[in-house]
Amino acid sequence: MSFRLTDAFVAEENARRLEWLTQDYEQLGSRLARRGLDIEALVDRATRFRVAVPSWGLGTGGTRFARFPGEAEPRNVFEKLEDCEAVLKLVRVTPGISLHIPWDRPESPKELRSFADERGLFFDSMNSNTFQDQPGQKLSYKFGSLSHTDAATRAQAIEHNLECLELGEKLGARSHTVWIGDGGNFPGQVHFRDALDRYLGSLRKIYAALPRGFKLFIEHKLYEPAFYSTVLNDWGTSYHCTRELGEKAFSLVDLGHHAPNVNIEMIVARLIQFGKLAGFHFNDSKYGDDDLDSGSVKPFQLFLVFNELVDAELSAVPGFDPSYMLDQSHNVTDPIESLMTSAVEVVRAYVQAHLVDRAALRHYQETNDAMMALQTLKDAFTADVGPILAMARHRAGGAIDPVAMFRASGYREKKATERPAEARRGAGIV
Ligand code: RM4
Ligand code: MN
Ligand code: MN
Repeated sequence: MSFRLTDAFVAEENARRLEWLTQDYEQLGSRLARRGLDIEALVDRATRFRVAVPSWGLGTGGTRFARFPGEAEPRNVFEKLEDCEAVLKLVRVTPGISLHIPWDRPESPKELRSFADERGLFFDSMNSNTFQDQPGQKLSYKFGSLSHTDAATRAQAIEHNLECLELGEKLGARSHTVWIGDGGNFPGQVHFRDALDRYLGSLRKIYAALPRGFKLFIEHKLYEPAFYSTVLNDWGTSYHCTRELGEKAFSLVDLGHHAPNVNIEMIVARLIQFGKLAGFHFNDSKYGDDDLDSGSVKPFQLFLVFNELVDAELSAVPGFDPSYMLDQSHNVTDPIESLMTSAVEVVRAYVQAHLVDRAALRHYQETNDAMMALQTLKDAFTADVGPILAMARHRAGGAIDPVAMFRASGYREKKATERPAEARRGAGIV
């Protein structure tokens, strides 16, 4: 029998915290009411928010230098789902899972789907992997995959994506996300225009095979593993490709895939305006694709991104339907704790963005009052919406204090006995 967090445990832990939460909640409720905001409506928003968990985030990550495995890491996709259930149980907003193939390839898709189903989980996006060579693979991706100079290598990479689509359909997924490592390490190595043409040619074949109701997400990234150039380097190139492909193709924004200081919130606004925003891979970074927990380094940036998203939501931009997903790697923290923390931070930014006085902001924009426009945003960003988030979780059966309660449950210790180290396989990204 594998250990699972129970409703009774959550309720018991919450009972000890409820009185203080209620006090804070009531106080915040009256402060918000003075600003014309209904706290119950905000709780409702927080409750209905969803962000998907990446299966590859359940293991310990690593760097180019080393990976230090964590205790009781999941050894296969079923154990990853057990951990996803723990995350969901405590934070309540994460029923969706992004899968990475072949890392998560199941022997029986049917069995995996019902395993997820029994735990209130479902598969959101499929992710292909043509940035590594797998054991026994015929042709190498060392010099690229979907944009490779060799047609047979491209065909193999396309075939892998088609397998993901087929599997995704069986698992009830709704989208397919393609990130490639293709690019060049040295000036002159890659013919920029030809490589993009080859990439688009490959994507067209994948697009043509999309199952009914599926969306295709493509993810740009300016560097890494290629250090000089990448084939899908920025949002403009991504936008061009999604336009070329058709109405089911969208541009995915991974917050870590831009040069430092790039105005990501503006990229988000542009993609919304052009009807091509796929959604997000949320994470945070200081230098590059650091894959740190959401909101840990630049919470104001996360808020500004949500300011654009909520503005689009409230003004009912046609076709606006972004997929929210986490994509992070945990080198020194417990993955479950990090994923829960990120989920909470993403909901926090979402709720804070609902506090923005949009009529006032619009007025300050129209009258060119830069000072008051910023203050309007800061008023929302500096508000402590913690009690709203905690109340939303509590009412949905989740944890008032997810990390403390996770630690109190002894989950990791129990999993350490269930998942002996010798049978461990790498679950994270290196
Ligand atoms: C990439 C990118 C992809 C993710 C891989 C593991 O940098 O963010 O989304 O699937 O890492
Ligand atoms: Mn990503
Ligand atoms: Mn990344």
